[in-house]
Amino acid sequence: MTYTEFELEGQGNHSMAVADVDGDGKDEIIYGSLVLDDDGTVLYCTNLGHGDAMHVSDWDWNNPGLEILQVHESSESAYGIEMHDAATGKILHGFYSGHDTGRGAAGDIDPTAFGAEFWCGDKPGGENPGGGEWDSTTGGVYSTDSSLEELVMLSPHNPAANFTLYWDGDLLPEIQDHAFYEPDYYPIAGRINKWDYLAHEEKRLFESTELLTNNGTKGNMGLVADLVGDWRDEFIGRTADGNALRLYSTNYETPYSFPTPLKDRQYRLGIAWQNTAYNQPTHRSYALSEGLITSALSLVKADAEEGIEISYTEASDGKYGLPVKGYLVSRAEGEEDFSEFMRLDGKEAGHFTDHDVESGKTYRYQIQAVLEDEKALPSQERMIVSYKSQPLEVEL
Ligand SMILES: [Ca+2]
Ligand SMILES: [Ca+2]
Ligand SMILES: [Ca+2]
Ligand SMILES: [Ca+2]
Repeated sequence: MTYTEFELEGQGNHSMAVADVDGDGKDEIIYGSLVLDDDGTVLYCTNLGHGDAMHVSDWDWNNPGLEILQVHESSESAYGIEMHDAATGKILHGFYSGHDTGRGAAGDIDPTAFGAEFWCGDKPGGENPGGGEWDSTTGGVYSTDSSLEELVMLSPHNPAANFTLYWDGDLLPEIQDHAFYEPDYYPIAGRINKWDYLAHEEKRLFESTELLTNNGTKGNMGLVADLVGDWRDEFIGRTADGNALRLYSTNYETPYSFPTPLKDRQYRLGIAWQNTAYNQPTHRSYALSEGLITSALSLVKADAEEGIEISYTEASDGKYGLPVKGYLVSRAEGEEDFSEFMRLDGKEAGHFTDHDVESGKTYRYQIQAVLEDEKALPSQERMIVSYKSQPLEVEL
């Protein structure tokens, strides 16, 4: 397709990404809504205009190849945030926000939903007048296992839409963010948070006031990447006194071992362009958590005499993950805390019955896969349990 100069005006971001979007072994340049083919011609343009954030990887596992998550600045843009097929520009997910959606990010932060999630401080339809600010949490987390017609919102709050990085040893990314004092326009602390997909809130894993972020409200570190060559990310930041740079690595152990992402061309190139204009994180050309999904519970029948029968779907730690050995079921009566209820062998879907129930009471159940650790580092325990299901509530 041929474009005029006028049609391509204003389509660039304050950043760019490089990736082989059409899978021919040669890289394209993703300049916001405009993608240039390896020969310098226009591969496509979504015509959605300029935006301040962009993330390129395999986010949607139902759609072949890579996807591009982009936010848009114009209040007239048909989408404030959208995800499109990286090869064709076809819009897969997103919504109209009615104003400058200045922040947005993507990553698999909720294992109860297939594929990666995307988030921003906005809700569909311009119905979030206070949203869209750099620190808004009144937007949502949205599933890529949805469609344009039926957008699945997983949480009515969103985590910070900043850099993602792998920090705590599981296969889901964390979020590098900051504390920032806007009246003086000055950073206070560097942070790493984990999204609690059940509580719909961020949990702090790291915070230091000795370490300050860059670029005002954007809150970027100097560099975020796997620099020492295990698979997890390090970051480089400036000290608060401005006299030194520090390199931080995680102190979380992990049962997983992978080749360094520095071997992935897209990731390695991403380290090179990460600091161009508005910093954006590098991403792999593949999903580290591909196929990772929690088990889901559903009620088969509830009967005061025969008990509560519940079925569960098969969990998977994903293509690069650990084998599922079995399941751990937790149970709570009413508002009590969950406690271990039973263990089930085998990775396949199944069902179980709770006979110890009384009429008029409410019971809650939760299931999580028990993973066999075959690739453990020597210091690791042989078994880990992770990724809880959404709780199921049954009233008798
Ligand atoms: Ca290509
Ligand atoms: Ca995909
Ligand atoms: Ca997910
Ligand atoms: Ca993680």
